[in-house]
Amino acid sequence: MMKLTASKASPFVRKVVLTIALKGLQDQVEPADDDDRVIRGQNPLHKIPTLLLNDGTIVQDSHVICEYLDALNPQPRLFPEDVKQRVRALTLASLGDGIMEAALMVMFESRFRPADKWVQTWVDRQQKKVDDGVHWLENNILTINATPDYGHLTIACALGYLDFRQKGAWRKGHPKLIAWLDDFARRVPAFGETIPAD
Ligand SMILES: N[C@@H](CCC(=O)N[C@@H](CS)C(=O)NCC(=O)O)C(=O)O
Repeated sequence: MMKLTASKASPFVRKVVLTIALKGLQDQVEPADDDDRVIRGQNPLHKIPTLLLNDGTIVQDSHVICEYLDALNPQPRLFPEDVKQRVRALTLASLGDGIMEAALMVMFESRFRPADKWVQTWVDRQQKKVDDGVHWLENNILTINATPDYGHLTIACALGYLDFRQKGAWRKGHPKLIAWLDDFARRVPAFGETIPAD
């Protein structure tokens, strides 16, 4: 049985959990404590998600883990084979990851630094990445065909994280993106089963 560092709060872990559900791999991966030193400690970056394979190999970074899991079962394919489609999906995923990282920085500022050390210009800079990313998505409305791919699930996790940490402020003025996320949730039941929590 493979082991995955679990966390209900991490949008990067959520990407992997959605991938496991879409690929039907639930019986091959079990959750490990988010703080599990054996697993997290072997990732030199000390980040989650980290996946421990049956042969003891450590796989780190949500993109790498999702790509590995995608290769285990042929269908549905989350990383398109066609190079154009693949670059489209990966670019979308890169935007989703960037939104999550920036939102994480905004949250870490108040979590890890005393109030008198907060740097508002830094927070504003990170928040602008979130806001511009959401705005871009609204104007380049995504269409999901039969099956969501890795790019789509990354965007969904990014928006879900903003709902969690920023009380859904992104929703104001972005009706097309709201409708898109609702559609994604209908197509991927695991999304509704993995609502973030501390
Ligand atoms: N690029 C990484 C980012 C993972 C990440 O930043 N995880 C956060 C939790 S949401 C973390 O472990 N942070 C702890 C730290 O940076 O020390 C991925 O896609 O897996």
